[in-house]
Amino acid sequence: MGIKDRFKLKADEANLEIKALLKEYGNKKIGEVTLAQVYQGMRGITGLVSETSLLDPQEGIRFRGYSIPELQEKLPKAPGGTEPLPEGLFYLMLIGELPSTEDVENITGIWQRRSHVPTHVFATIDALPLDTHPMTMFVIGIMALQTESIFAKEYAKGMNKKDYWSATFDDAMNLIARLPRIAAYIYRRKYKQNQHIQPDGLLDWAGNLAHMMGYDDESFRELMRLYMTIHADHEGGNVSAHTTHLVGSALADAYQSLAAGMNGLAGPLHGLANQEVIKWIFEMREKLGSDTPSKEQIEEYVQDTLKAGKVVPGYGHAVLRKTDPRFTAQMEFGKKHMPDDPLVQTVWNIYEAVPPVLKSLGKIKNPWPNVDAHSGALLVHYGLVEYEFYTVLFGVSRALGVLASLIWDRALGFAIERPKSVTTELVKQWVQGKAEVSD
Ligand code: HAX
Repeated sequence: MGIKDRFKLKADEANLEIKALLKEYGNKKIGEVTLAQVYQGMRGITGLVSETSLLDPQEGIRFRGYSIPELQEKLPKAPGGTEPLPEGLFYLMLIGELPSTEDVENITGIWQRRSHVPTHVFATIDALPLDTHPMTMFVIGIMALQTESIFAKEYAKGMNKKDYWSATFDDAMNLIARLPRIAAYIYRRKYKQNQHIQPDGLLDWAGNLAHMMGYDDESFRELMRLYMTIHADHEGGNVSAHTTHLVGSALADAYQSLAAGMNGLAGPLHGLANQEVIKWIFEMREKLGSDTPSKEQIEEYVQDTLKAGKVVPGYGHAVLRKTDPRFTAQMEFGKKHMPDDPLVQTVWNIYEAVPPVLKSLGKIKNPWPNVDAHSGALLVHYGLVEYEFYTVLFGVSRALGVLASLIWDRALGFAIERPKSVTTELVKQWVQGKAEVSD
């Protein structure tokens, strides 16, 4: 049975289960909301369903119950490789079960066959000035590709709502298949004098991305497989996932929804932090005139950053309260492939120096590193020094999770999202008992 039919069976089962849950427990309260939460980023309010992964503040992310080390062990690998193939993670997020090697090969085949990008997408990217940020090019590339949306075409013809999931499934598969080509095109256009590289029909999805960017070292391909797996999803409330879901809830198609999510990922408090980390380290090295700053020098530089009213990029998290296991997975990769690299060692020294300084401020809920604290140094090791491009790599990976979730949203028939907002004027009346804030 193909992955689409398998998904349909799972979705039918889930629909029945959810119907029964809502019938019996629909009025059961799931939490309370404080005024502080309303003003401060809705932190901790449970208000979304996202089937693909769940974030535990202490343990980190679990994809359908599996932690990152478990996935590194259990997901199929490329021949001779040791890192998981992101195709396998996509299968797991979508179907809820670990894939076989054959399942993963089938997805690689589907994405290979659907990877053709129409020429107008490249022409649209080419129309942008060369100094345009790669994330802007990426979002515009995705929007140019929206001409291919099956969902948009079928909706215009008058599609039955029972078929929304099917058209979204096809859009998601086509879009994921094409993203590596768009990303590599942006990279080669902006940084490699427009010298483009054709895909290799024998490579897996992440391996092909590495190849088309011009990196054919096998250990870089392994890094891309790991990178594309660990960045794919972080439950539903983070900005890129939530935005994709929110925009999709209005029945915007997969292209429009993903482009919206990618604009959120381009914020420096979210995905863009991966470029900010390397920029910050490069600036520190330049200021100190040393490629191997001591822990004391790092501590001083952290203090300078804080005094200047800036955040220390790569540290802190809205939900996590421990070192991010995605950081640890990358640290393990570094120890295996490049233990003597001075930049990678600096990242490890920063890991020792920063948390005590952040803890001493007393206000930061999580002084530990997140996923973005490590990724850049590994990329620089292979010569990928163009840090403004890093968030595009994050985006290609994040598409796996948010689009798998969008397919589930459609299959479960989720409603248009529309929470209630209030004004401070109403809040002032409410605290005096003169008005109600609920609808
Ligand atoms: N450096 C300096 N100050 C920090 C900080 C950091 N790394 N992390 C948090 N703070 C500050 C906050 O700005 C806030 O200050 P104010 O009260 O003065 O406004 C205070 O500490 C409390 O914040 P918090 O509750 O601990 O953290 P939030 O949930 O509000 O924010 C962030 C979470 C990730 C946005 C935050 O930790 C941050 O800005 N980190 C640096 C940027 C970063 O690495 N972002 C990537 C996060 C992971 C991700 O999404 N990757 O894509």
